[in-house]
Amino acid sequence: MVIGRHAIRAGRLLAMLLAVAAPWTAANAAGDDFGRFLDVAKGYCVTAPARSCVNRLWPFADRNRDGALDLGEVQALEKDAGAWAQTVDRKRNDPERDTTLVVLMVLKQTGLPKVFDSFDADRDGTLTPAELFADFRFDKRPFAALAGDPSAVDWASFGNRFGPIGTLLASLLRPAPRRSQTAPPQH
Ligand SMILES: [Ca+2]
Ligand SMILES: [Ca+2]
Repeated sequence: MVIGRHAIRAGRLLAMLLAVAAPWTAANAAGDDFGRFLDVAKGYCVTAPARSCVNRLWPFADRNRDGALDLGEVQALEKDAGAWAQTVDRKRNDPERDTTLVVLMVLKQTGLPKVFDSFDADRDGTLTPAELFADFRFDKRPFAALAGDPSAVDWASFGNRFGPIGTLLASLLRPAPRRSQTAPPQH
């Protein structure tokens, strides 16, 4: 079922975006907090317009409430995402955990500061929503629908921001084209 598949992809996409964007306060239990936030994000954002999803999540991610994410905030999240991934039952099939681990691996390989800089278009040392989602063209559709629309997401550009192995990450997140869109015309 296409919607079901898209919902799964949306979960993966959100896990990845959160791994890039969402910091946690030191007072919170990192793993538990990350897991709860993922659950909330998946519940709301699977059907909500992508922009609404970002608006809903951003204040939670923006620890000092200055409207942008600094490197320290993102580094805190990287740490907490790793703690969360360790708490998930490894025997259970969990695409969010798998995707989070891939993202963490990519960030470790490329270096988080380097990835951060690739998103920081104006070089002011912080990431705004517009910078973080520069490769996305928001409309009224949720992330799940945008992710499968080549005119809405520039996956090649997005992947490049994560360094040499970012292409692999993008291919993991990008929904496979539907057969009807790729099959040659029938004559
Ligand atoms: Ca901030
Ligand atoms: Ca910036």
